[in-house]
Amino acid sequence: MRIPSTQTRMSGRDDSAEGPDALRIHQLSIPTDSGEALAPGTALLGFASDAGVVRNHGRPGAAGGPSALRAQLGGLAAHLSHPLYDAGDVACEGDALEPAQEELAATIASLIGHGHRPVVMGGGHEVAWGSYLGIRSALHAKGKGVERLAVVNIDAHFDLRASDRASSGTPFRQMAEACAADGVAFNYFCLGVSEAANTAALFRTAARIGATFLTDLEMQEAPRGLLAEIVERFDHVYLTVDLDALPSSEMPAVSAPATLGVPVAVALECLRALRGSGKVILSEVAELNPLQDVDNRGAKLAARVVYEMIGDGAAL
Ligand SMILES: [Mn+2]
Repeated sequence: MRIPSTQTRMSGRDDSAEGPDALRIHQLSIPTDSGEALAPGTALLGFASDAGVVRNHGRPGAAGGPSALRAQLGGLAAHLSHPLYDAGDVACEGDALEPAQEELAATIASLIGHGHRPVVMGGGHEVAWGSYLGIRSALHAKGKGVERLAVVNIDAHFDLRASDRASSGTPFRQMAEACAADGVAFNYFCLGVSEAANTAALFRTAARIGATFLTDLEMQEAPRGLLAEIVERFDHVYLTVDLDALPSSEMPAVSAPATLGVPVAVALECLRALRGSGKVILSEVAELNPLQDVDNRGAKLAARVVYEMIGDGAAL
């Protein structure tokens, strides 16, 4: 179900009396539902769903992620040289995950088709399958395939689970299977994997599908060489951040908190390095669960991550 952008308007502090450059995100965000006939810009799009988390036996609450994120994002100081749009939300009704993922995909394909760069706000990590379908559809519309697309996932988990039902634990396996069916390579980079939170079977699956991964211990510093290689080798990057990759002391608002985690500054350096390449076709945060938050700490940090994804427009 589509929640129109007129219903997701952000609010925040108003310092406009200090001058024309004293604006905040909520004052610059332009509501649009399709992005049609608008100058290319960044388009926020929420995916209000925790159906995948529930199917994955996690703690529900991620459906409230987009509104908790916007509540913190709206008040941040804007330093933008390109338009920022808010394309509203796609909401999953009950357990109807697959239709919601299809609706998300169609909305994303339309936004990319109109020249925009979506920043998607989950929702559980089941959002990733919808985002991937949307990117794939937009590439196909331009006569391209996914062979030259890198999927970069900053996550404590592989999300490569075998299951007959899609969930927040399966999106990258769904991508791998779709690529195998099409006979094309799946270029999967998973950064921040916790050995303690992924079974040997999942590591075996990661090896079988040819995934490149770095553990949480290896991600205590930014992998500059790998990031440079990704940017060099691929035409497009789909960047998805599962907030449970971050240390639980700083990110309590997730279904499965990390015991070690990727330091926030390292995660932000990765985002900036990829964004600076101009190749990020879509970026995304997943798994913000406001029901587990402590004094809005997690929502504020998630908003900072989205803020970095919005960037300064250089990538467009
Ligand atoms: Mn995940």
